[in-house]
Amino acid sequence: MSVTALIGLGGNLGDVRLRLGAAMAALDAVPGVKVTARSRFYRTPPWGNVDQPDFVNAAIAVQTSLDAHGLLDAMLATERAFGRVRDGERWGPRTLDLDLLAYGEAVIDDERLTVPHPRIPERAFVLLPLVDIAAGTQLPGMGRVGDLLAVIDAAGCEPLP
Ligand code: A4P
Ligand code: MG
Repeated sequence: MSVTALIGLGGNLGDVRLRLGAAMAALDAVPGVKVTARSRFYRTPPWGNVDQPDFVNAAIAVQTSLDAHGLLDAMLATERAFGRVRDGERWGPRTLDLDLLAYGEAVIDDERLTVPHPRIPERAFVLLPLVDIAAGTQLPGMGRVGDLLAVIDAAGCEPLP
């Protein structure tokens, strides 16, 4: 069985764009995972704690034979592989966040995983890239991706050239 899953990527330290591209390639190389669509990269103002640098965000669609928790494990392994940068002699902070936004039409809520990702509707930095690759997708319990973006404020977010 093969399922289409949507994954959000973000970071705000170092050469984020390069790292996000490398993370996409690493996920594509995972057995049972194929990247089928990539969004543009967006520069986005920090959401939540605003006292930090701008983020770069993107999203991908993957076709996968892994179950949702198996896909999450692959994402967490990729975060570990790419999410830290050498900062002199010390390991710097985590610079790659991967969120499993949707897994087919599944609704999951357990101690490891909540899908669809509950904060999608309030986050322009998730919805803007998602519209590039999945504008017509219905997120269970939330609605159509394009409709969700239409009712929130995406000011300050812009695609990178
Ligand atoms: N987990 C549960 N459900 C999921 C899911 N659907 N996808 C669990 C991924 N992980 C999921 O994740 C911690 C644990 O959540 C995982 O081990 C997994 O078992 P996390 O990414 O460290 O933290 P979080 O609680 O998922 O937080 P969230 O909502 O991802 O966001 P953060 O970390 O609070 O905020 N501003 C801009 N412009 N762009 C950004 O990318 N990112 C953050 C990070 C803040 N502001 C931002 C951005
Ligand atoms: Mg996260």
